[in-house]
Amino acid sequence: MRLARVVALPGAALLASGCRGVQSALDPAGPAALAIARIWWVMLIGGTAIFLLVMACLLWAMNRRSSLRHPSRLVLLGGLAMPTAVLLALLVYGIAGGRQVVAWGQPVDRTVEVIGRQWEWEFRHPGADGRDARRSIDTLVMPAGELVEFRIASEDVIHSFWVPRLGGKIDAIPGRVNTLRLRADAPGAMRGQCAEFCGLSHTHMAFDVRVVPAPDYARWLRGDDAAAHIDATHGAPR
Ligand SMILES: [Cu+2]
Repeated sequence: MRLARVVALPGAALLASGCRGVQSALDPAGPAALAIARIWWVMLIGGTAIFLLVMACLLWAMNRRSSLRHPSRLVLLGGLAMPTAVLLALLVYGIAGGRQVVAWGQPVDRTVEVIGRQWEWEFRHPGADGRDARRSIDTLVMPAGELVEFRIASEDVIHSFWVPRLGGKIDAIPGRVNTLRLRADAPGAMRGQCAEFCGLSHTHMAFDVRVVPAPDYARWLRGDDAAAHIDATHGAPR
């Protein structure tokens, strides 16, 4: 009993700690990440319930002495009807969540160009005149509450752009531009990471994300570095 407590408590704490942090997909900070996290929880809880049901059926079958009167009914219900219903429900739920993940039909507030190269990320922020207002390396500054369309390319090999707290990932492929739309709900600090092995320093191809209020973003675009400083009032880095 004591051993179970010694193992279970730190184990649960360790597992729960995975649900928070600057780079946790289970700590969503935008609508796309929230939809992904919800699908994940629904699948985890549903999968666990079905696993327990199958184990219960197994135990029940092992302890039975006589055979079933209508075995084909069990096969039809448990092997055909139930999986069809579960997969259909998951498909409908997944499509609804998918529309949120790609921000289907929503107006884009601004675009940011992203260039991946061994081993850094460059962000080009266009100004009102269409020319680059600012460039930054390994630090992405973005305005809170705005839907930002990232236009993602690569200069060498395939990389993958991923900010787990904001949404899904997408490949940065040489010779083409992929787009990803992300919105951050509130100011705060988080972290992004290249999610495709791209060479020896792949692990270090991470970047800081600073979500700031829209007026501060405008100030930062005009060259005020202090405007992108994340302090306690903006939600300190965790
Ligand atoms: Cu990379």
